[in-house]
Amino acid sequence: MYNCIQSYMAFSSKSIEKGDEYMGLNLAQKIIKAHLVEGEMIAGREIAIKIDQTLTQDSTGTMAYLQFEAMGVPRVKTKKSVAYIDHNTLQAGFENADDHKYIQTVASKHGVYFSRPGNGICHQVQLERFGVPGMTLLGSDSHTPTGGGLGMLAIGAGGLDVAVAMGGGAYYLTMPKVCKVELKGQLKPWVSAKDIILEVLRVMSVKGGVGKVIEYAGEGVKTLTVPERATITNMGAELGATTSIFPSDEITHAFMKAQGRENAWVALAPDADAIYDEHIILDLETLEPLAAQPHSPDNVDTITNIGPIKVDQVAIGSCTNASYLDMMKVAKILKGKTVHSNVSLVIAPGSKQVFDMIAQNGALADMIAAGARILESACGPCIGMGQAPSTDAVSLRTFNRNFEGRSGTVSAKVYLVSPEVAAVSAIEGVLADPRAFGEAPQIALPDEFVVNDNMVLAPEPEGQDVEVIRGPNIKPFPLNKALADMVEGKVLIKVEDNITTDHIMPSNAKLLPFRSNIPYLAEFCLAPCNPDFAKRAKENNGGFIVGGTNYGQGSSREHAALAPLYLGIKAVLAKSFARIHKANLINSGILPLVFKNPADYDAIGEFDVLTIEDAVKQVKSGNDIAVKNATQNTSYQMEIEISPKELDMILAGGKINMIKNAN
Ligand code: MIC
Ligand code: SF4
Repeated sequence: MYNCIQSYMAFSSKSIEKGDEYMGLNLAQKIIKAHLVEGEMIAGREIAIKIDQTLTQDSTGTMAYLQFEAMGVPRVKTKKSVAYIDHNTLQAGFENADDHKYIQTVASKHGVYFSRPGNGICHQVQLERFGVPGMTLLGSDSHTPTGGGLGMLAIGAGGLDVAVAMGGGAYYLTMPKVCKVELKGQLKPWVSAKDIILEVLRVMSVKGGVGKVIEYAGEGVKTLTVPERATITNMGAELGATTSIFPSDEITHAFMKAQGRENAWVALAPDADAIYDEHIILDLETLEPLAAQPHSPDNVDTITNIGPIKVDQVAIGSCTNASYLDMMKVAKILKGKTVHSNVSLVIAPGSKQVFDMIAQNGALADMIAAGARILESACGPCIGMGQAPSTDAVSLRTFNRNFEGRSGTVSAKVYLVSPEVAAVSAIEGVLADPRAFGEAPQIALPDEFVVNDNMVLAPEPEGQDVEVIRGPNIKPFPLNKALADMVEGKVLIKVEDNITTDHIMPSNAKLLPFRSNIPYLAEFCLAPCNPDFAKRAKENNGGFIVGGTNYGQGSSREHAALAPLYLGIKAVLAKSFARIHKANLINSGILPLVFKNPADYDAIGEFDVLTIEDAVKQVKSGNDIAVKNATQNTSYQMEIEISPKELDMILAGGKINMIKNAN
């Protein structure tokens, strides 16, 4: 069987036992130590770190800035905060443009840089223009770990956590374990960085990274440029990891120098005797072109094993694979060829810088001549903002997620591939092994990137006079009440394992414009699982959700907690939770309860009436929580894994209430 992971060693979590006097720090621990403001660096314990930089994007940003305004802090207190417009750029109505105006004005007022629509995808631009090795970055988008390609500790979070960080508050997280992925050797021609992360996903699965930082090391690291490293750290989000990180070395230096930011570079490496909780060795020489098959990023196999299936659409872009390097490879492959007659090829360069450079050097002309449909530099089809494939279509995408329906077409089958596989397949009309295509394109990074930050607006130095413009689409966000003693209601829905935030709060061209309108969005909550969910919730005055393992994987969108809150959801009972979604539930004052006995999940039924008596006392006790099933006359032992800080949030009915109570 194909397997290029040489060994997989899992050690017990003994790496750090004392808070301070230890030797042998890995890179993640070094950055955490330099930013630690609370807690002990013991895996599994709650810590708080200082955040240097934040980023928001528009589909999570409106909510984040509304929450920031509610906190009453006049000016952000970070070293740099940037607001991007990159998701909601398909302006089919007034809503998106209104949201852009709101974000532009609120950013200017409060000291946030504004990256205008057209300037590119947040993670790509942050890497190019703002990222600094060794700094912490908190972003209201799950792919914020892209910055790990530059040696940042870059973490995705809900908008409220980012708002708090902008206001100077620390970010609370569980001290992660650190998994070393040692890269050996060098990639063969036509095999690319995307195949590295697909292989890691194949081995670790979409929940294999939960509670961990994935730290890359070994001689193979030196063979990868910063954009290639960023492809790998970007898609580490699909492992469920807290973040992923590469060292900052001479290759990082060369990238930053070429960006005209040499002065911000610092060298960063783990100590020679660094200790890790897990160790994986990956031999790059044996890696082959891979694809993640429908409908999960860890459903990975080789292109040869999958075979030459007919392809209807190829989409190249996204924060994973739309760098200058990626675009140049694609252009070289397409040069002088024609896109297959059965294929629609769309290409979205990752940033204005990339777009500018391929326009100036003629690569864009090669793409256009081959028949590619060029899109603006934004998320676009990756988040279902246009280019939905045809019924039952096979769509090859260089993106990071292939969850069912995310493309905008429920019956479409999305495969995640490298830019090389995508471009060759667009010409051949079938999923093609690029190794049969001839010589692989060799592209070097330029000594100098085209630097033109004219699409980034600095905030007004004296922001107090800026008028914040709010369109009619911007509605107040829902607030919870303090936890009641008696929590009761019906099980409104029971769902399977690996339910994504795209299931809980679907995002597509029709719904994304309503990201600042929770009452409207709530109508579609969990609709892919059951279109009647919202109706049921309203008819029953709220109730409970029952989920399987890894409930809430995927996006950082807090709408996946705010819409259930609006519908009166009091608790989610699941086998396990994804990291960011669990934090978003707690921030909203919704109880995330874990089945102690997985058989209880099997027994529980939709419409069963559940009660949690003495809820406040039970939650405070730190012991298991008894949930009574009045319909079946049984009771379940549930765990609630929360820190003391999170306990305060749950008791207060969410983070905002907790902050208000403290003032
Ligand atoms: C995504 O890729 O799913 C998104 C859209 O970028 C989300 C953010 C959102 O839902 O707005 C993410 O990854 O966090
Ligand atoms: Fe945008 Fe897609 Fe990246 Fe999310 S994953 S930030 S939608 S490009």
